[in-house]
Amino acid sequence: MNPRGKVPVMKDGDVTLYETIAIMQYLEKKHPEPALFGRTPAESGQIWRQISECTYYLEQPVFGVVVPILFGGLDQKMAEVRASADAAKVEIDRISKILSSQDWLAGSAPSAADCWVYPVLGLLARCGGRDDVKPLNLGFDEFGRRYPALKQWKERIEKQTGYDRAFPPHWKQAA
Ligand SMILES: N[C@@H](CCC(=O)N[C@@H](CS)C(=O)NCC(=O)O)C(=O)O
Repeated sequence: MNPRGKVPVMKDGDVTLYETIAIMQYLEKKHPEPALFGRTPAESGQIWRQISECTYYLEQPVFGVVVPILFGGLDQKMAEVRASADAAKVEIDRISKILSSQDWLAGSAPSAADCWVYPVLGLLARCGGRDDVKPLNLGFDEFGRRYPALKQWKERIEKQTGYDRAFPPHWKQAA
């Protein structure tokens, strides 16, 4: 279904689609409520800003931490991993600050921005909480204790309709 062999991929009747953003856009066109990409120009702008900031400033540092953890080479790459961890923390602090004063990343309603950022942070929390990673003191174990605003946001996301059906079972070990 996806020539790149990656998830997510969606099949709806004759339409087969991959790439998360494309799928979210398709779903919003098909089911306009609840709006995923905002209802006003200001809301859309905020949502796309959060998606872009995550893509350009958070994802690479997070991958710099989690790829060696998941696929090996951690010992040889420790200096790079620590630099990535520091860069990721700057962005996580930024996101945490936003979520300390509002319920959702782009304002008062859940949006595509929350869908986009949540799995990136979930992956980091899952890897950072692993028993073999904790002794490295990267600062991503006990994620919820370190970032209480993110913990509350996570709990709000978990209450959304359809969350349980979409949840990868192996993430259940996440902190
Ligand atoms: N740009 C793609 C990224 C897709 C992607 O990297 N998916 C990962 C899981 S989050 C995957 O399927 N990895 C398995 C692999 O690469 O073999 C999107 O947004 O959908």
